[in-house]
Amino acid sequence: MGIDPVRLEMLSALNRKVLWLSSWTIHHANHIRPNTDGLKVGGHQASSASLANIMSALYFSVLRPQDRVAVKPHASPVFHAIQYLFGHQTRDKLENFRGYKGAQSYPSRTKDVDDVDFSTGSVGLGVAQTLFASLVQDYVKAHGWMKDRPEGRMIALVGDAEMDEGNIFEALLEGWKHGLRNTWWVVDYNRQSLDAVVREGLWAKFETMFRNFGWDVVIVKYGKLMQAAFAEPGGEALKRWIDNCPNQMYAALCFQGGAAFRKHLQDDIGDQGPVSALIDRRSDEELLALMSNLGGHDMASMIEAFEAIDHDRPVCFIAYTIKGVGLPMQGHKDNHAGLMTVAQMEKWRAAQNIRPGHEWDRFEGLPQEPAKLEAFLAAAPFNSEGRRRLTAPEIEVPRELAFKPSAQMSTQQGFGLILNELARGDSALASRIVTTSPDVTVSTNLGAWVNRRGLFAKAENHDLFRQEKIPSAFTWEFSPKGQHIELGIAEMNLFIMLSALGLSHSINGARLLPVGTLYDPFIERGLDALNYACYQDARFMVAATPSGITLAPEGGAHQSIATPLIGMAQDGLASFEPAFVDELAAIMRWGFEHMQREGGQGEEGGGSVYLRLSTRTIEQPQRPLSAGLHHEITQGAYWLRKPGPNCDIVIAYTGAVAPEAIEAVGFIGESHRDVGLLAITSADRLHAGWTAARKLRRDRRGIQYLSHIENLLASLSRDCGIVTVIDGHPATLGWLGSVRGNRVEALGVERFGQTGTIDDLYRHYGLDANAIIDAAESLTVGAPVRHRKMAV
Ligand SMILES: Cc1ncc(C[n+]2csc(CCOP(=O)(O)OP(=O)(O)O)c2C)c(N)n1
Ligand SMILES: [Mg+2]
Repeated sequence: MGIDPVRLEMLSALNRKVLWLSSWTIHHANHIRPNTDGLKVGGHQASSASLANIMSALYFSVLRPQDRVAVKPHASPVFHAIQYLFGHQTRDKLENFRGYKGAQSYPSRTKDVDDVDFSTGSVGLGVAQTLFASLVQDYVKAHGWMKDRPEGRMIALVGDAEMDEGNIFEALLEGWKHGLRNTWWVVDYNRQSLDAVVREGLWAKFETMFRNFGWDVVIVKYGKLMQAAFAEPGGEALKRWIDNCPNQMYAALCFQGGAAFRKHLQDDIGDQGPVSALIDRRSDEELLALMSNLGGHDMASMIEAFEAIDHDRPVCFIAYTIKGVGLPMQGHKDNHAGLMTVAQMEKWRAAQNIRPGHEWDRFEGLPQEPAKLEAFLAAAPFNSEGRRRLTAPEIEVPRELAFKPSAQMSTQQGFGLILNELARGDSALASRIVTTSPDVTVSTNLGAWVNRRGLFAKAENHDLFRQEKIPSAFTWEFSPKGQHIELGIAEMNLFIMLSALGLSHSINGARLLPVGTLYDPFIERGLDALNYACYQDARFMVAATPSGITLAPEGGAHQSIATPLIGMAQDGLASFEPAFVDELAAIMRWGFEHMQREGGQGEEGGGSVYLRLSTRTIEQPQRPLSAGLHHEITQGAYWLRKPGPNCDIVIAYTGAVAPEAIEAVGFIGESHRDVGLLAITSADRLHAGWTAARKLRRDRRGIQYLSHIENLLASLSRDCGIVTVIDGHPATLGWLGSVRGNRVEALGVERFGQTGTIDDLYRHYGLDANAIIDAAESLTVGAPVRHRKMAV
């Protein structure tokens, strides 16, 4: 029983160091680093102190190399300090904490150098990420790709107020459905949020909720000092007082100190012999140490709690803590942005035996022999395999993705056909694709893929309808080899699942090519999670369909307007909106390679892919795709009708409005023979290429380099007008006029849609052929153009 005293001594010493180094990092950024422009580092000090002991216990002893952690955002200084002690973080970056190229304010996979497993920052997302990472690990294992790697535990360090984030609850339900294992969430139960002290009895709600979802719950409330005191005569009464003390009062007394605790204990308990003696035996300082000895701050208690877990069921630890523990701000309700003054820091430095100028020395002020500490660190299991990022070889993508053509199709239908063709074959690509959808698998056309490749579950589960011979177009067969993960209706879960699947090469050493589907308007529902997934460079493809007012009879609640702009603005996501299925096939082919491209995000590096698709059936061009056209489609645009030498008008369209653009060009062409028709498959790629080219020309003066859109528009005279049209916000294409100084009429949707036929709505919102013709006329001179006859 009990933890080895030498180990405990080492761990406690390292924990002291972590608290010091993390605090010094923050202090340095505030008071020592020059030119901070008065920008204070808030929100880190108290939150970090709260978690320091728990994180020291984990990193220096409990974690194994295969375990992965999402650290509460404001504990980033603690994380960086621990990595500094391991030798994975530099002093320079710590001195530059929150500064340019310094250690990041919130742990970042892509921006930090010290092996962050999962980025955090927007609270709640990192927590759910661990849950989905665990499900993905199960998927990888079930498909036989874990090789000799042992299973890791996915661990989140969670703030108690962070638990308010709804996406955590959504994830819990999903985890339960999929038989979640190997997941630990450690709630830093300091009973403080940013603004205030949390509600009484929150822990009990957490406990019942987690148990309800099949988790084990371990409450670590009392440290060893407390436990020893409770065993003394009168200890029971002290325990009762602690249990009954309201959160606010406990926090306030922690802030005020031992004398305040004594007074309150005396007032509340009165003179009761043994318990009074218990209190009287302790000095104010000892009394404060006792009352601050909550489980989360007690190394032995935390180690015991973690090491007692001998199963793979998910566990929620509720560890009682004090926000800002050990520091002058401890327990103060306003301490979220609390900082130590220079004088307070000096006092603490002296108490820690740290000489001026030696603040960054790794073992400064510790009585233990440095060599022993060094050996202890070197032996920490977490550190035993060095760097933890894994890699996986690229999966070959066939030169062309096939589909069964038909004269009339929608891009959504084409998406299903392309995946169906992949599912029929036996390519490596198909074996690594994993699809997922929040209850819109069938309505986004994944049905054929799922029929062939099956749904994923750890245990087989047959489609009862099929067994009963009830006709159905869809087979719902679950097995460990299935390649579709069906989710409940929660778009946040979809994107966090994509985030987890899309990091599998790095986390599990097994590459997956995730493809998620949802309705386009509901991207906004999961937007923060989408942003989060991109921020940590997860690689996935998302097909969003149906989209726009083209979804006519469904009405305004289901019609997306802003998503093309989201697609353009979202870093790490290449967005496309093809009109035709052959374009889509080219884009998906390119996308599967883009998802695997190394070298970080940006023009040259890879990223994720967003396909904005439509249910509108339109006539498909019957044409071979030359390599050149293939390339242009993935670059973002090509001339569907090349402008002639005297071109004075160009129609540039994106997506499902292609028939209207083509029809308008037909009418305009009667009087303007050189009219051009520009098919834009990706406003995002075009714009990004244009921006990059301008930057390149500025950076390397004299270089002759034009972007794709500049090349396409190069032959146009300045007088040529451009009409742009998209079923989405007109700003998506409105910038085209700036490329070469052409006037633009940008058509699109700016107001909520409504029900009606496509014709009704295109006419109402000004996307039909006549609106395009009107816009063209406003940009040109000459005889009036014949218009399309309206149906009456
Ligand atoms: C989505 C989101 N909303 C708001 C914030 C701002 N914020 C950062 S920490 C915090 C409070 C955190 O309290 P808790 O989780 O209890 O952590 P503690 O500071 O007590 O350790 C808030 C509101 C954020 N980071 N993310
Ligand atoms: Mg808190």
